[in-house]
Amino acid sequence: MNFTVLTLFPEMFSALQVGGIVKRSVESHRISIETIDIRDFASDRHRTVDDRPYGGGCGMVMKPEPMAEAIRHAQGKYPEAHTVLLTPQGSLLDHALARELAGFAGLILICGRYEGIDERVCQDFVDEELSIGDYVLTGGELAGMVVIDTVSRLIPGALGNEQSADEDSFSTGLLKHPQYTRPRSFEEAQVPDVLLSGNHEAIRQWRRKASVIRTFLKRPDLLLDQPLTSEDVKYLKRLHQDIEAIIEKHSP
Ligand code: 4H7
Repeated sequence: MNFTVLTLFPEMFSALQVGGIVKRSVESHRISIETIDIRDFASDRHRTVDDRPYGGGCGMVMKPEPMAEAIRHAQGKYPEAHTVLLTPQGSLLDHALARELAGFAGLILICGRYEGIDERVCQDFVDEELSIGDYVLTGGELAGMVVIDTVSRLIPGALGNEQSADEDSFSTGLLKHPQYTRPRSFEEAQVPDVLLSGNHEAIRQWRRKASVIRTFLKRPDLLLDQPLTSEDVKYLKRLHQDIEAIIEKHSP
C-alpha cells in the first residue's frame, strides 16, 4: 500500500518514522509513505496557496489551483489510488471503514489548512471525505496520520502475531477483555485466577464474558448491531437479573 500525503507541512509525517508498526511496515516495504508539499504546485513567485474567501469573512481558504495540480500529480503517479480528503465534514472513520481503505492499492490523503479548501476541489478531485471524529483540528495532518496508522496495521503481515488484529477491540465488535502481565500481585491487586489456570477453554470463556460485560458497561451502543452468541446473551441476562433483583429489593 502506498500512502501519498498532500500537505503544507510534510515534516510532520516524520513522526510516523520514529517507531512502531508503521515504521516497521515501511522498512519491510509493506507500505510506503510519500509526502507532497502543496506549495511546490503554487505558480507565483511568492508560492501562494491561500486567498480571501468570496463573500467575505475572516480567515483564508486554500486556493484551488495548487491543490488541484498536486492532486493531479499524485493521481498520475498512482492511478489506482483512492483519493481521500480529511475534513470535519467527512464520514466518520471506524474499524470497518479502515478495513475498506486497507483494500485499496494506494491512498492519496489530502490535508487541509487555514479555514478550509475551495469547494470545487472537494467536488471534482476527491473520491471520499473522511473525518476521524467530531472535533476540529487546525489541519488535516493529524487526521491523515491517524488513517495511516490504523490502515497500516490491517495490511497482512504488519502485526507480528497474525491473530492479534482479529482480537482487537472492534474487530469482534466488542471491546477487548482486560489484560494482565506479571507480577501476579501488584499493590494488593491480583490477577484473576482463571488466567493462571492453564485451562484454555475456561480462559476463552472468561475473556468473552469480560468483553461482553465491559462493552455493555462502557459502550452499550456497540452491542446493538453486533452478532452475539447464545453464551453472550446468557451473560447479559444474568446481569439483567442481578440488576432487577437489586431494584426489586430497594423498591418501595
Ligand atoms: C478540511 C477542511 C479533519 C480540513 C477544513 C480536518 C478535523 C478533522 C480542515 C478544515 C480538520 C477531522 C481547517 C476546518 C481549520 C476547521 C479551524 C482541517 N479538522 N478545517 N478550521 N475531524 N481540519 O477529521
